Amino acid sequence: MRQSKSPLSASSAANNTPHAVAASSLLSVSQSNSSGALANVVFGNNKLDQSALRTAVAEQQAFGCELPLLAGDCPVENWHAGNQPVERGQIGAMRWACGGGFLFVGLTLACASADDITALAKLAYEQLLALVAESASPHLLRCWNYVPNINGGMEQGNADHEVYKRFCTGRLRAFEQAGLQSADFPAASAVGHAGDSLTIHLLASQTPGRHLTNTKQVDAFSYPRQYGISSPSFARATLWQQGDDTVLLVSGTASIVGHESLHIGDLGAQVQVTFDNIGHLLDQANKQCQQVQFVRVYLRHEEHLAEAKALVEREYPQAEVVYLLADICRAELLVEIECFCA
Ligand code: 3EB
Repeated sequence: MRQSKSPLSASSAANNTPHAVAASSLLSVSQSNSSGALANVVFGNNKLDQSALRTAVAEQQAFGCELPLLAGDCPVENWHAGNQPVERGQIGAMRWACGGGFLFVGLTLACASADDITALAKLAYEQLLALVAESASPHLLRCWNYVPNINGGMEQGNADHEVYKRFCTGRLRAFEQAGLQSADFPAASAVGHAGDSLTIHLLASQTPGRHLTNTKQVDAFSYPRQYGISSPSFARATLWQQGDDTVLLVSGTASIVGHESLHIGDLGAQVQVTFDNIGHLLDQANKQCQQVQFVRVYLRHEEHLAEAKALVEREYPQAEVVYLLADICRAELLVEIECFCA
């Protein structure tokens, strides 16, 4: 993979959107489908009648994500890396796009049964981490994990057999094998979807980001034993800076304080704790980078959409928001929220 060495232009896809404010010119995300995108993440069941999706597919920018879109202007999330040329390719099951100093990779592997998920997660991450390490953008910034049957797979009530926990074991083995320490783990999210395959998307950069902790939450990689044999390998957020450009990628965040899930069964209260966690993280992060620009809200139940939408629109009035139907990795959680700040 070749890298773009030149400094990048000021033009940004976010200029096309009514909501966007002070976008990073080097990396931005919006619901538009402008040409020249690094990657378009396409939600739902790939309804090809959508013109935005047709364009993305035709230009080979599309990276599928099977989560149904519950609300949002457009089923496409557009990742834009300045105005630099984008090179694309495929290696085995991985598709990659590289431009503006960033690399986006997507991988989907069929998962025959819950038993396979540890080995599959390890295999997937082995391939992904090898590709990233050999590329001109070797620094992981963000991973998105879409896990089939994420809360299933328990045999005789053995909580350690839950698919998510086994996924965590496979992922951790691959990270350890690649020599990554917990301080190297990037921002991430891990949610369940209704399909049969494991899909992973990741974003990497030519220059390193800084992985952050949230002092209101135990680091996920230090969760106590009760949450599984292997702890989850991710940071609460990753901060990326170059010149005057600052981007904060906030991980999927939920109603967890310390390591405990709070407000079982109460959507409104879970959303509020999630906002508090994100707010605390933004306070700890670079003060120049507090504008929440793009938000993904994962909801376990479609009937929570109206309530979640009202709360999120009040908390982040300036942001573009997509609402997706997804299972959350802990069975008691109803909502998870991630965001892109610049
Ligand atoms: C949590 O804080 C909620 O396993 O990659 C959030 C973000 C969550 C990422 C992951 C899991 C992951 O533990 C779940």
